[in-house]
Amino acid sequence: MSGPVRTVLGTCHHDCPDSCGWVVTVEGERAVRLRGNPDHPYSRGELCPKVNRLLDRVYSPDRVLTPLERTGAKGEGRFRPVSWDDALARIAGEWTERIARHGGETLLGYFDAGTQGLIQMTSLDRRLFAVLGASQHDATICGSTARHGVTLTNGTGLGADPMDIVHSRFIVLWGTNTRLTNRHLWPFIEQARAAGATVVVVDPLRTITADGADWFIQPLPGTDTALMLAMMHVLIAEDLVDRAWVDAHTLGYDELAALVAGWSPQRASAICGVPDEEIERFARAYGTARPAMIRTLIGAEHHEHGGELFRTMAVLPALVGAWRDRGGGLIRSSGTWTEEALIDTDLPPGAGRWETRHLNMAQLGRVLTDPDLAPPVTALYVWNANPAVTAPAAELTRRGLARDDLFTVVHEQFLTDTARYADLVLPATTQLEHLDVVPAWGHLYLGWNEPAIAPVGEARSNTEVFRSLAAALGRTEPWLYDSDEELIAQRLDLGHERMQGITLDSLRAAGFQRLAVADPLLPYAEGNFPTPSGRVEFVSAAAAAAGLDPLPDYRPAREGPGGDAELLGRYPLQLLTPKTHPGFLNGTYSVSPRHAPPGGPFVELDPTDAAARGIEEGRPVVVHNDRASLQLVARFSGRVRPGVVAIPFGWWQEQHPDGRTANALTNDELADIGGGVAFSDTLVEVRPA
Ligand SMILES: Nc1nc2c(c(=O)[nH]1)N[C@H]1C(S)=C(S)[C@@H](COP(=O)(O)OP(=O)(O)OC[C@H]3O[C@@H](n4cnc5c(=O)[nH]c(N)nc54)[C@H](O)[C@@H]3O)O[C@H]1N2
Ligand SMILES: Nc1nc2c(c(=O)[nH]1)N[C@H]1C(S)=C(S)[C@@H](COP(=O)(O)OP(=O)(O)OC[C@H]3O[C@@H](n4cnc5c(=O)[nH]c(N)nc54)[C@H](O)[C@@H]3O)O[C@H]1N2
Ligand code: SF4
Ligand SMILES: [Mo]
Repeated sequence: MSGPVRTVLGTCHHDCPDSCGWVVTVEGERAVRLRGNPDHPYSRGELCPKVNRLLDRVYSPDRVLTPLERTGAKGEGRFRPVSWDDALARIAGEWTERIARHGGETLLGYFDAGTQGLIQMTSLDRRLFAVLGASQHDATICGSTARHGVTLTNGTGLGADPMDIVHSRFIVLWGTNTRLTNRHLWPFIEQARAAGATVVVVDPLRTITADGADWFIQPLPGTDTALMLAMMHVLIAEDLVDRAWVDAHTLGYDELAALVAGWSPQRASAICGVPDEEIERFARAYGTARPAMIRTLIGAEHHEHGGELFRTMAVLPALVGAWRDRGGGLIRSSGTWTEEALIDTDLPPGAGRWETRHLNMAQLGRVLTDPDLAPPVTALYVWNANPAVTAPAAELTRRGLARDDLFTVVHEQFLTDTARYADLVLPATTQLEHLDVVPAWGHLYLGWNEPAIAPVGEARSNTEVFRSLAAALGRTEPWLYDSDEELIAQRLDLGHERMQGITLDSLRAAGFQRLAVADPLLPYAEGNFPTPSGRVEFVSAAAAAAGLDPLPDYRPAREGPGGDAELLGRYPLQLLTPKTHPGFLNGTYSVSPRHAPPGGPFVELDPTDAAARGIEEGRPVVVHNDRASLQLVARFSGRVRPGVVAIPFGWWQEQHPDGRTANALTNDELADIGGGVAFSDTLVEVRPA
């Protein structure tokens, strides 16, 4: 059907730092074209291999378009369509009965950033779950440990403007795979490089970003803190410290100097596996180039001592005075700039306080299988997430999801591995079908997302479902029914200095607007860190209070080099389960036609490790530890160093030969701070199948 043609401005919803602006062409009722918005100053008209074909996803024949009720066993994937009224009535009945029996905390809402929009990620859900007295979901799986780590040192997670990287002359991409995960930053890096910048990648994997860098430094996973302490040793020993800036704006330099005196490059080299001479060269280069920028995201946080790693990283720019310069300092998530300009209206007056227990999303498997958890979680509501694939220790998650006494509802666009365990699946809208505002974490633009088309089939947006649930439960609080526009207006603090010049109308008309922060943004050139002392805290009372040492220090992970000797004896290889494929976004798109690479999942090994085990390229192997075993094909890609293996993450059970995914093997111990999880401190052994 055709009809009048119009274009609608939107913003990508994905859990991705780039938050690209887009333009949808709509003919009559149907979206016929989706392109990057050429006017967007950061994404500049380009989308990505995931989203270029988003319309195929919107109109996919495999999309869930009606509520579905389970007819087979949990996990089997057999369902029949039911009406929204029946589905909502059943949910209301089950929740009411279970809450009456166990108390409100028996209900748990679980979400991630399937959409990271301001209201469709989390808004009304909090109000509804608060009035029901449900357990609270701690959103820890991504970024929390990194943010808390940097905050120990700097008092804030705020950093430099990512686009200012064009002014950098020494760029360290530390534990981030920019060309894959943050691809629109790469042209800015190339621009800096054309002007003479050196690009260094520090990563245990030779990623595509490492391939594109000038210098690739490959430590063993989880050992960067030792490397950084040795860099500090060299910076201090060779007088490359910016003493004036350090004296004016930091706390604890003398203590730090005394500590790192013991961290010779030789000592660090024995831990991290980077030659001592290379550590010296790296420190010298970092200490002499200006402006020097460290760009990181979250890859290095998924470790037992991930918080310590980020806390230590934040010391480096202070030591060399990098914050003085435009293009210098540290960039982590720029989302904090927006977060601080939001109003916390989650719980309006009259809702009371939501003071129930917190359950960590990173340990969903434990939560669902813990016999001592009182009350047990007997009602689970999942949206924006596919934890069967994305949470660690996946076999435990599956065991929990398979519990007969657990009533599970999954609100989804597709029948994911998690949805297969649901009693009811509810059809979700896509970003083309609902209103939102998208705060970015890779640049400083707020994005507007105008719905381009009506919901497909019977799909409902996340907010609409929470309104529907409130009605089905007979709730009368008016604020459980606020409209999407009201929710946006309540959340954006338009009176905040960072929102000057932004109104809902201006944002809607333009499609994006830069936060009203200084341009150029030099947040800490003159110090003024929001720590208790106002300085960068090398010595941190907050760290001590959080159970860490007052000074940064390296500690080995239990599942890593220098860790549990008995475990290392049985499982000597470190496993990484990274985001690898340009067509995937975590577990999204892995079953979409034309997104998944041919051949399916595999494990990458170094040929020397393979030879020692009689493993040949292309042959089936078994990767195993005490949590699970997985059959995969061996690949010698040259991307891992001896002692390390990698299984790309994102495939679902149907693509794995034995139905178990990469996360079946991963560690669900928590990181030191921020509640994150140690996915990447996982030991395994590999043998021919
Ligand atoms: N194409 C694509 N883009 C994505 C995603 C995706 O799945 N696919 N996911 C999105 C999401 S949710 C996020 S959070 C971001 C993440 O963005 P990034 O943080 O850039 O991505 P990751 O792949 O999680 O981790 C980056 C790198 O950290 C490395 N790493 C692991 N352990 C260590 C360590 O101990 N030290 C060091 N130095 N490096 C380490 C890994 O080898 C990996 O190459 O990307 C987003 N963008
Ligand atoms: N082994 C290993 N595990 C990891 C990581 C890793 O690097 N390695 N990375 C971790 C990280 S950083 C992250 S962020 C997590 C990601 O974990 P998840 O967020 O669980 O990842 P996705 O598989 O992308 O699942 C998001 C789901 O939300 C759905 N969705 C999208 N939009 C909407 C909507 O509007 N409404 C509703 N109801 N649903 C919607 C999508 O269809 C999709 O199935 O994975 C973590 N797990
Ligand atoms: S997934 Fe990331 S890179 Fe791709 S369009 Fe969305 S925001 Fe842009
Ligand atoms: Mo993430």
